[in-house]
Amino acid sequence: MDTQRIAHLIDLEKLPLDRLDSDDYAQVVAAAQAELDVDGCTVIKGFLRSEALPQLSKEITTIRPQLHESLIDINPYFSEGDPLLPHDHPVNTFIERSGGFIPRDAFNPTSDFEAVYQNPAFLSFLSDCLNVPEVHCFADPLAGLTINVLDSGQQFAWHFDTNDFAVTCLIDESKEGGLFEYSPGIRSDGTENFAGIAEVLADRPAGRASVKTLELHPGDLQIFRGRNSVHRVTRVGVESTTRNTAVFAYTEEAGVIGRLERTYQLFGRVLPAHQEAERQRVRSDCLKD
Ligand SMILES: O=C(O)CCC(=O)C(=O)O
Ligand SMILES: [Fe+2]
Repeated sequence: MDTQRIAHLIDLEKLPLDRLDSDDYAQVVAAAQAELDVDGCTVIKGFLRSEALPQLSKEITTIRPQLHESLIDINPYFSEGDPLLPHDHPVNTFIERSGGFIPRDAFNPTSDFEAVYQNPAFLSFLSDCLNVPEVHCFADPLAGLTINVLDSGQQFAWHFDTNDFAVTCLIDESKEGGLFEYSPGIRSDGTENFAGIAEVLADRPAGRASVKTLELHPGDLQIFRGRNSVHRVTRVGVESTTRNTAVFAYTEEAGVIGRLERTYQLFGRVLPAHQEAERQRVRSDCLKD
């Protein structure tokens, strides 16, 4: 598989993507699988070479004009509140989510970010770690590859992800705040554990006791199963530098495109591909256009 293109970006000593049959590779995968099994999260420290980081950081500065920012209050489920539930129930607990995304169509097709995101050996590595037959690049023309930007004073409130897994790589760290916190397996299929989640949202001791904080540095790769682990990025300090994370989005099926409403929410616009995908969905639902 073609690892030439990414050899100057990824530390192949640490993650031997050029030797998928080697014992070294098998060991990295086994360690990642074990951590994912225990608490749904694993970090490959120094995944990107430190020499490559200034150039990647510069690329983000170049495409930053395409940033779409938003400021909304969200509950952990990205849903509406429920007036029939108590006001301090997690469904009725809305917290600020500020920040923005640089969409995929802002990247040059020859971008180093694109090269890592689409690299076949990297995709094999992810499917090996996640124990799934295959992973495919998210076919969404805006959401497949993004930079999540948190400027000074911004934060990403507690939430559960809608995707089964997330693959992210910190490029620029904030000098203060901007920490990734998560409560591993606080809910499970069939058990919502609203009481436990309320403790976390309120920052009470019982909640804090279940929370882990990741020690992340630029170049570290994080693989995270966020369906059952409520998580957040803490507020970036008001005097701090911007926190930039590359978000590599994948799906288990090929050809998946995001929903219209969610796309508007995240990027403030949609492309013809989103409208066409929505029409196809309506048709396959056997409903009239
Ligand atoms: O920026 C990050 O580290 C992750 C943010 C997050 O939780 C998400 O995009 O769902
Ligand atoms: Fe998330």
